[in-house]
Amino acid sequence: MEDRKARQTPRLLAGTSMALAATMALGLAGAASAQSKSGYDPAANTLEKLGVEVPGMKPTDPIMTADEFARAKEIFFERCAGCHGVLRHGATGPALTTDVTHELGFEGAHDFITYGSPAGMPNWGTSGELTPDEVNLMARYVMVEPPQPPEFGMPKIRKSWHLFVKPADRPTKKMNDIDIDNLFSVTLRDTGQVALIDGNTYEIRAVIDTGYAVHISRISASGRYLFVIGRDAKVNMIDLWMDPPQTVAEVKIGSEARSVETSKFPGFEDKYAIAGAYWPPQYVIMDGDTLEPLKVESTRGMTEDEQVYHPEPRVASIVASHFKPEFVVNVKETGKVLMIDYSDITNLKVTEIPAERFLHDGGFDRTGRYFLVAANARDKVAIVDTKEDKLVKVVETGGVKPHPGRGANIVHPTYGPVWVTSHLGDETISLIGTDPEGHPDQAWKVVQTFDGLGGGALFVKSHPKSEHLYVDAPLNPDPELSGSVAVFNIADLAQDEPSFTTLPIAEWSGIEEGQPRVVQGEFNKDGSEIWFSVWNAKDKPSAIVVVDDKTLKLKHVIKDPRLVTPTGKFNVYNTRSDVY
Ligand code: DHE
Repeated sequence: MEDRKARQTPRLLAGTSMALAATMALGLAGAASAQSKSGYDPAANTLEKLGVEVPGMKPTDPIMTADEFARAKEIFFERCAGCHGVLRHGATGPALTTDVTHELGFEGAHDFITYGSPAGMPNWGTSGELTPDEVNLMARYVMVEPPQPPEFGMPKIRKSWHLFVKPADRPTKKMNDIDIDNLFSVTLRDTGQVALIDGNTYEIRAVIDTGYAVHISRISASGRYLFVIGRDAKVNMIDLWMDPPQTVAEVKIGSEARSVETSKFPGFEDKYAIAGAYWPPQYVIMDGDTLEPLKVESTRGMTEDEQVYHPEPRVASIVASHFKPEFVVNVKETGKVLMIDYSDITNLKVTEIPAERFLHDGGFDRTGRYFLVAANARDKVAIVDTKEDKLVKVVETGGVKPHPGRGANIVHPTYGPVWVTSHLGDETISLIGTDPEGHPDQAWKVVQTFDGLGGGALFVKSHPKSEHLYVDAPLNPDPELSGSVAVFNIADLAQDEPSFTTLPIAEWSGIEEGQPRVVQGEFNKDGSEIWFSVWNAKDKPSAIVVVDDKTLKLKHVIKDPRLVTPTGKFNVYNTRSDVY
């Protein structure tokens, strides 16, 4: 795998020859050093050569300096690559290859970055998350060829592996008084930490340093170990029995990642962990006790539909099957679901299920047998039977860019058990029947769609004991909507256009500064409360708002100077048992 870069270099050089020639002609000495340090190929060019006009700049001006390029590359990695891809081939967001961006022009790009779009592009400029200078920089950056980051094979992965506390040196019983099942692991996005918050007392029991912007938390089958993965692909393994809980091992599985999971099948509890990378496109299987990296596999290959080669098929969601010793690995750009059999990782068997391109996030139905995953750029959801290892169906959701999180399982008054997704690109909420035995006419069909707060929704949530369905809209450009949550009475879904109650969560938090977004509801263990993050800019106060599920009234606001940019929250019991 390490050889690939060498093989690809000539092709890349050909693609960026104009840019590199300009870099050399302009004597950008800094560019060469930036390249050697980071392994990225910096690109610079004059506006004239690119055919791009930028107000206030002359045609002979370089589009950016080497320092600006380095800064823009960092911002792109942190803010943009997730949706548009490192190589900018597009996925959740459209392709930003230079043929597209030159057509759009500097002004067009500048407007999109400033104001966002109802289809889910955040309003980076007007929200204050990027300064006017940064918006200008990014609009210029997307005009030049994207640099290709280096590979990250086993030698680098092994080098990044640190076992801080060996299994033999760990406690043999729980040393703290935490009710672990009702603990919440909360991402503190911009500080590179997670906060462990007691679900009974709302007290922050520990703040643990992790990789940058932890994307998700997952729990080992035993409930003892918490695994988190940063955007920078660093996995931390945290022992929840220690007092206070702490990281016992860490490893980097690439340079950009979003997903981690642990083996759950009986006989393999806590035995393996797996993490999937966005860059390089690969997954890594690790020892479940130590995080020792055991196997790395590339996901590069052919797309499931046209069967053409894709250089960057990123690993999106991963779940552990309850029916077989398998990980369900969803590969975004090729649209394949890989069932990775971990019963013998030396002679690794992988069942490849062609599903739909741009697989992203998803969750199980209430039985844990069927996995429903959004192919968001195709407006579809693919359903996989994890017992038979087969594709059941791909359904159009009726909305634009489904984005369910793990989705919500509810029992519909008319259609029985359904799984719910919201949409990034519009206000549609779609319900898919999931009960082939009891409701065969409805199974694997969209049985109902209705409207939520607006576009920019990311997560839906319910709980087996709840009578409500919650839908957020954190990426909606209207601050009133991005600061609120829509709640539907499940009983009311018998009507065609059910109405909803709006909970003004951001207002309830009492935060008056900034434009906080309300994101990702998560239930406590007994299903009596739902927690929402009030996610503000790094230099502004954020909070977690706890709502009483029965009364829909404010129950508690968790505020603490350490609670900086909270986003995802993962209740140990619900996450471990796939309750959502
Ligand atoms: Fe996420 C889940 C990828 C932006 C918060 N996000 C996921 C998953 C993937 C993913 C693949 C499923 C993981 C799994 O289940 O194994 N997310 C991406 C992106 O590529 C994207 C669109 C752009 C990016 O640059 O990362 C993106 N995500 C965001 C955010 O901006 C959010 C709101 C804040 C943040 O921390 O960056 C965000 N994503 C989350 C959360 C989950 C998630 C909280 C888990 C939800 C759950 O309930 O399971």
